[in-house]
Order: sequence, then structure tokens, then C-alpha cells
Amino acid sequence: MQPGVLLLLMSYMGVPLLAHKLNHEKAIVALNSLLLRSTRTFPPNPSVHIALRLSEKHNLHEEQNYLHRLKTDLRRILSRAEQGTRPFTGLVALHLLALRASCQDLQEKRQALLYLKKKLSAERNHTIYHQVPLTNYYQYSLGVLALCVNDIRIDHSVLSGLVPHDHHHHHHHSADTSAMVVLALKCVQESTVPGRDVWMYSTERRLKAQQAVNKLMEKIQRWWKSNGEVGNIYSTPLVLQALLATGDTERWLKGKINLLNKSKQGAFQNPMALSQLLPVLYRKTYLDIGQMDCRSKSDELRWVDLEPQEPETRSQSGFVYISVKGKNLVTTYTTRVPLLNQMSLLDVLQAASRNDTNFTFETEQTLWGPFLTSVNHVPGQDDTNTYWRLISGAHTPLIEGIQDYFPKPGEHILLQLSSF
Ligand code: B12
Repeated sequence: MQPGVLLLLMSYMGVPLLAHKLNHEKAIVALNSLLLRSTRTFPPNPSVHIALRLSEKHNLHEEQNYLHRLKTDLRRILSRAEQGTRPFTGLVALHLLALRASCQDLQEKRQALLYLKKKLSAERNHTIYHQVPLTNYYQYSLGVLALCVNDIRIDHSVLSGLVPHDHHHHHHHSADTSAMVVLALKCVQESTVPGRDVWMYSTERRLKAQQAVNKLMEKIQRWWKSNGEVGNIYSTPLVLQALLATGDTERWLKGKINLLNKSKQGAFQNPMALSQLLPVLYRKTYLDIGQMDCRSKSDELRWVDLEPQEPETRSQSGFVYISVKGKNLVTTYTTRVPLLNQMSLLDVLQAASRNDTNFTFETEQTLWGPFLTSVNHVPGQDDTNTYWRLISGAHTPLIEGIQDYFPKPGEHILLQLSSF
């Protein structure tokens, strides 16, 4: 095409392009208000605070209140952690990122930093003896990222646990986890000693980090789908952070537009999912937290009242079929539940246990909502690497949890005890 023709074409397209851009901005601010609103109706979540702090529009009063609640929560978590129940590596890491994003430097922060350093050593030791961390690589890298963003120097041993150093060590990370490892190592690579103009880590360390980042990004590029997704729509926001952090703005933009469209279809109602999405819509990554100075910003974000949800008119009739399979793939239980309007999978399971006292299940509250921990008295267990996997039809794993997924009439849902 002649350059002149291209120019002409572009000037014609310029007007709708601008309109698109304004629409995008409006949509992003609407999502920002939606996240702000979630602070009133959901338990405090440090990931939500991080996203509110990283965004362009603010409501400083609401953010301050939320920070206060988070601190109370953190004190509770740390005192529970002292009783040595289970590791809170990822949760404490998110709190430390949230505190840094509000430029808070207090007693609870020092205590949390100490705790996280200890836990990361424990994660590392666990990888030496058991090939996997105490929690998982996602939390391990989140922990490294949180220390790094808070300018804390990380032990060599802990870092080398994230960098596969020989050929026997292949980590098969998911897209989410790969992205988080990239962010952690990118932070390490770029860290300077506070107040001085020198690198925090040796040339050799930084080179190793760089090489590991390159490997992971190659993998992410191989996984890249033409619609701009990697993994699924809930891993893509973190992948877009990794792409931004490594300078691939072209893929970031493509992914962002796709996710904005998905959010218009209601895919990011869950505040945790939205909190992972919002930063990349504003072209921000968790690495930017380290540069925040918390000087007064815009203070104009209001939380909009939601337009009343359209009442679901189509009457859904039919059944949802539930089956339960143990590890040996033997079906141990089946039932069917009449599907009423707007029933989540959680509602369906509750109805099933009301209809039949032989069917029981338990859940545990997490940042993503209720996690299915046990079915018919059989628990999924971290120490044996098992969990209750949610599957639709014969083999389509759900990409949402029991509270967020809405089964369709006639759908078969399989609860399958699986390994991870
Ligand atoms: C590790 C991991 C798991 C591990 C957790 C156990 C372990 N010891 O590692 C296992 C393999 C068990 C798992 C299971 C599932 N997971 Co998962 N998981 C993750 C991952 C990679 C990291 C979570 C984490 O450690 N967070 C750090 C800490 C600080 O946060 P936390 O909330 O306290 O962490 C706990 C919960 O997140 C919980 N958890 C893990 N996954 C899920 C999913 C749901 C829906 C809920 C409610 C809780 C939950 O386990 C964490 C450790 O205790 C995230 C990726 C991400 N982007 O966040 C996906 C992610 C959260 N999981 C996801 C999904 C869909 C599932 C499953 C529903 C898959 C399925 N078809 O069965 C199941 C849960 C089923 C059930 N029983 O309720 C989605 C959620 C998307 C959404 N919109 O809801 C994510 C975002 C991955 C993705 N991109 O698809 N998961």
C-alpha cells in the first residue's frame, strides 16, 4: 500500500479510534469503582488494596479505612502464624505489598517481613527435600516479590530455589505461576541498593535471573493464543503484567482489549479476579509498587450504584447431574438436583445435601471465595497433594469456583479427587 493511502486511511479511522479509547477509559473507571465498592461487601483482601493503590483514580478516605482493616487482619494472621499452624507465605506477601503500596512502615510490617523471610527459607528447604515448596511456587515467588519490592535483600539460597539451575530441575509452572516468577525475578534483576546507585545483586545473580526470565517468557509466547489469552482469562492478567515488565507492550495491548471485552460480559465479578485485572488495564505491574511515593493523588473516585441487574426472565428448568469420583476413578456417588433460577454450583451442592443426608461437603473461605475442601467426608489434602477438582461434562475443568460458576440445565458436574 502507498504510504499516502495509509495516511489517508488512518485519518479516517482516527475518529472512531479516539471514541474507542474514551469508551475503554470509561469502562476501566467503572471497573475501578466496582472494585472500590467490593471493599464494603467482602472481607478485607490485600490484593484489592494493591489494585486500588495502583490505579489512576482514587478515593483516599475509603482507601485509608480499608488499610486500617487490613492492618487489623494482618495482626490476627501473624498471631495465628506464630502458633505455627500452616504457612501463610502468599497471604503475608500480599499484605506486605499492600502496606508498601500505602507507604506504611510500622511495627506490623517489620514483624511480617521477619515472618516472610523465615517462611521463604522453609519453602526453599522443602524444595530441596521434596522437590516442591511448602505451599506452591506461586506463593514462593509472590513472597520473593514482596521482599524485593520492600527493598529487603533475599538470600541466595532462596533465590536459587526459583531459578532452575540444572537439567534435572524442570518446573512445570502454570501460566499464572510462570508470570509471578517472572515478576519476582525481574524485580531482583532491577533492584538497586536504597539511596545508592548500585545494583542490589551481583552480576552473576542478575544474569541468572535474566536467563530464567527469558526462558519463562519464551514459554509464555508459545502459549500465546491469537485472541490474546495465555492459559485462561484469569491467568492472562498476570501474564500481561509479565509482558509489561519485560517490555512487550504490543501483546499487552492486545490482551488488555480482549479482557476488557470479557469484563463487559461479566467475567470479572469476583473481587479477587478483578483485583488481578485492574493494574494491567492501567498499564501497571506489581513492580511499580516499589516506586510509589504516596503523595496526594487524584481523589475523585466515587462508587457508583450498580444498575439493577436485569432480572433473569428465562425460566431454567431441568436438572444438574452431580457425580463424585475417588482417586481410583471409581464413581462413589451420583445425584441430580432440579435447577432453579440463578443457582450457583454452591447452591446446587447445598440443595443436594438438603435432599439427601448421605451427601455432605465442606468449604473453606479463601481470597477467591469458598474452596471445596471435602466431599462425603473425604478431604482434599495439601500434604498428599490432592484436591477436589471441578469438572464439567467428561473432562472440561471449570475455570471458576463453586460460588462463581452457574451450571446450565442438563449439565453434568464431576467432583473428582485429583493430584496436583
Ligand atoms: C495453586 C493454585 C491452586 C492449588 C491450591 C493448593 C496448593 N497447595 O497449591 C490447587 C491445585 C488445589 C487449585 C485448585 C483449583 N483452582 Co486454583 N489456583 C492456584 C494459583 C496458581 C495460586 C493460588 C495461591 O496460592 N494464591 C496465593 C494466596 C495468598 O491466596 P489464597 O487465596 O489464600 O490461596 C488459596 C486459594 O487461592 C485456594 N485456591 C486455589 N485455587 C482456587 C480456586 C478457587 C475458585 C478458590 C475459591 C480457591 C482457590 O488455594 C490457595 C492456597 O491455599 C491460582 C492463580 C491465581 N491467579 O491466583 C489458581 C486459581 C485461583 N485457581 C483457579 C481454579 C479455577 C481452580 C479450581 C476451581 C480448578 C478446578 N477446575 O477444579 C480448583 C479449586 C476447586 C475447589 N476444590 O474448590 C483459578 C480461579 C479463577 C476464578 N475466576 O475463580 C485460578 C486463578 C487459576 C486460573 N487462572 O484458572 N488451585
